[in-house]
Amino acid sequence: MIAAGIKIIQYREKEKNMKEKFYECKKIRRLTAENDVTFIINDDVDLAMIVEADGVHLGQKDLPVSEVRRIIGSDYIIGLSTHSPQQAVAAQNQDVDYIGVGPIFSTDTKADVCEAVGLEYLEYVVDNIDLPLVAIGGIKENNITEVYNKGARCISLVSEIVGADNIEKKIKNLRIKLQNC
Ligand code: TZP
Ligand code: MG
Repeated sequence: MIAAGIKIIQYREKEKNMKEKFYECKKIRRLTAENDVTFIINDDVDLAMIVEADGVHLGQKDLPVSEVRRIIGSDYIIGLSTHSPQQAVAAQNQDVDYIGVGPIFSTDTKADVCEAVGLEYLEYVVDNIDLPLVAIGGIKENNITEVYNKGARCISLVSEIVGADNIEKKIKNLRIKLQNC
């Protein structure tokens, strides 16, 4: 992913124990730092601080943003997943640096994910919410242009990239799609 020019990597790992996650994140921190790639860790505030990641990503059911900010400080990025206009509006009054917007399309990647929110919710956020956003959920090479055309400029793909036979080629193809938008 780094070789293909990906600019932000989020570490999401639900199966491994904390020690395994720590050693993986240490390596990813070194690789991302060497290549000027932003490194965000999902869920684990302690792990993000210990490996000196760039930030942490929180879900609606994770620790309150205000408490995480108090502990983690102002230098870290905090991202918050949102799935509805109400959550996006509420995020504006929290100390978050960006919001996740999704799942745009249905996805099997996340077990406890809510119903797809559709491009309409993305459009709502682009038009009404004054926070950087990351569009996520079911985004593939064959629908990424729809997401771009609704206004998303930061787009997250999990299975489409990590499940690709050739990750670099997949990312190259995604870029070509976006360049033609
Ligand atoms: N949050 C909302 S959808 C999702 C997360 C973490 C999973 C996205 O994975 P994929 O494979 O890109 O649909
Ligand atoms: Mg989470």
